[in-house]
Amino acid sequence: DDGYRLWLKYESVSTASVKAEYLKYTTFITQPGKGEILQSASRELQMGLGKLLGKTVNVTNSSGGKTGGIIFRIEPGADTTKPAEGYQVQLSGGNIVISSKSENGILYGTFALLRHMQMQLPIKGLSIASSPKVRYRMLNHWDNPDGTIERGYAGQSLWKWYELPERVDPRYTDYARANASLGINGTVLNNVNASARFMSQEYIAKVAAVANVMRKYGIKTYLSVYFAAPKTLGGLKTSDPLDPQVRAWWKEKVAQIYKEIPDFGGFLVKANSEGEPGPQDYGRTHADGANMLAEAFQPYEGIVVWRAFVYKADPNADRFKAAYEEFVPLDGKFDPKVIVQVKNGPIDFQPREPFSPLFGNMPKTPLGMEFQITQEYLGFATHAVYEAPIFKECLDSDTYVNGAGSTVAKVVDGSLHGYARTLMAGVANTGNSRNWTGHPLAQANWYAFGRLSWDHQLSSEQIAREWIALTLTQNQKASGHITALMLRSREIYVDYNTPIGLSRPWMGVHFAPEPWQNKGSRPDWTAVYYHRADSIGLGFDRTVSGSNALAQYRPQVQQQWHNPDQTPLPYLLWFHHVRWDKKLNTGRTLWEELCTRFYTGADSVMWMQQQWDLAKPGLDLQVYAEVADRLKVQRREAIWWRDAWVLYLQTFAKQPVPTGFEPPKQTLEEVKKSVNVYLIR
Ligand code: BDP
Repeated sequence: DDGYRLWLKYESVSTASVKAEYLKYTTFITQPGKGEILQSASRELQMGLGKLLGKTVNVTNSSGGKTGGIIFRIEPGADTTKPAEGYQVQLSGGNIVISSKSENGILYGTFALLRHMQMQLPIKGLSIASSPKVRYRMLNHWDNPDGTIERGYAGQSLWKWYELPERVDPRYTDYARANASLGINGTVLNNVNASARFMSQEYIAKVAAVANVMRKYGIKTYLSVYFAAPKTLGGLKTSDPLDPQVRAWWKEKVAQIYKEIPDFGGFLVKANSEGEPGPQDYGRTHADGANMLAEAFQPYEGIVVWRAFVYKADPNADRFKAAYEEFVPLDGKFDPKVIVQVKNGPIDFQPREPFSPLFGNMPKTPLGMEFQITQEYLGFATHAVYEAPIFKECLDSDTYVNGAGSTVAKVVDGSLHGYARTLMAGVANTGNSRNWTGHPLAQANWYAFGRLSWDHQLSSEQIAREWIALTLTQNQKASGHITALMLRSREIYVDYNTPIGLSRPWMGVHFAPEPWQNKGSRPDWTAVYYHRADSIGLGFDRTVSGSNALAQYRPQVQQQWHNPDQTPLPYLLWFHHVRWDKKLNTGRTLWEELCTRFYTGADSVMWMQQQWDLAKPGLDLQVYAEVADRLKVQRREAIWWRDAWVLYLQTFAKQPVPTGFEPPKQTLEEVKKSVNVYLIR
């Protein structure tokens, strides 16, 4: 198994009784009309059933009263409260009926049925009903026009811009199938650090060819835009959003795109962030910029997704507070077509972050969630980190903005503030590696993001079990070991990488440990800015005695985190500068606790290796070997992380490694040297 088929393997049903039952209900497919998306659903069923059951199933346009088939039924339905993309799959009148208000819903129902059959579940009593909780469910690709991927670890971009539009890689279809099977309905093809090239007629034609494939699977295509494109591409003197010529340029540009892509999804914008141009270059606000683009979309369905990932260069500022300070004052000032896309945490996709204080604090502005699937800060493609617990931890956090139970999920799904548009986006981890994601287990992160963007109430374990059954094995014992490995993997990573609320121990490539990194063009582009180690202790004081970032949260949240004696350990150093010798509620001092985490974290990788080996009898050997080898790398790198942190922090704590743990075999200078190798250009 080379991993290419992802969770859509459709392997032959092995249990005879189950197969016999499936054969009874798959004698025909009834597809009303010739809709493109319905055709995709029929094709997928034919292919899936062909492989699962070894039979050819014909598609008809009417069941003619026969039974024993699969019938698609579009039901316009008067109930406008139910999202059009919801579906039902039921046994009815001797047929399996997949019904929905929309073609998209039929496609999603089809994938749900195929999932059911791949897991060999009974048809008797079949009744699945599901509706998406969020309307825009999107992948964000950070793919560049030259084929590289910013923070991509699975090869080159899937999009072959130099071949398009004439040659349309068949892989685009498989990409669309995989996303549609999860309910993902949008894709942003290019990097947020955007090239103006994508606004040219040449590239619009290429994008249109990709969009033609996506459309068949209910997926809308979006583009990231370079805010200064009117100047650099259009030859205007300015890109000022209040300039009439600039406004006209964007209107025309959007019209030009819609001519080629009638269902174009819209724009994603990174502006005035990390050196990207934006409205502030002209003394305007984010709202001015976003609203100008929204105006260009007025005649169309498309939307503007404006990112809140901003932090100005201010040597005295706490980066934690930046997005809130810039965006909260703009609440209510955005055009209804704008969604503001917020990263889950206030800093930047760290292995653990508190939820962003923007959630709950912009009741009049739809806030979308941005998660990072690609493992920029999670060990690239060599560390196994199952991310569903990261996503869930944020979604389940209580903002308390309307009292207890005001979770981030309820902000994002619109139920808390009545947002008209809701969005969940994931920064993709795909590339042109044969197995799509580099690390075979990273496929589970794409899967988990997609499933949670549809239904954030699914549990991490449920999703893991489902993914394992579809992708790796249906052997119960093996599945148990892999589930255990996956569910603990994130905490293990945090333990050797950033325990007790540490963050950003690296700059540059975001790979090797660099907690000592103290040179940068601005203070928040160093590692020491984040951990603040000194002779007294460690951690960033964000209480009233420090930056007071805590004040951006509701009092109930502040209460959880304001007192160092009561702050849960996972968040301790996010909010407090703690003395090395302070006794924590584990009975250990801060120094002892840190060492314990670094050592047990690194050693737990051996436990992961054990679990994986125990699962071997249920696994394909190629997949087994690929992960086993990567776990060896992870083990070596986890020790590297442990030693780097322990030796570096020891220079401040001035204490020996606690008894029971073997002190690092290398010196700090030796570790630094080995890290520097990774920083050589
Ligand atoms: C950071 C990445 C950088 C991205 C930026 C962003 O290091 O490559 O461009 O986020 O989200 O995490 O814009």
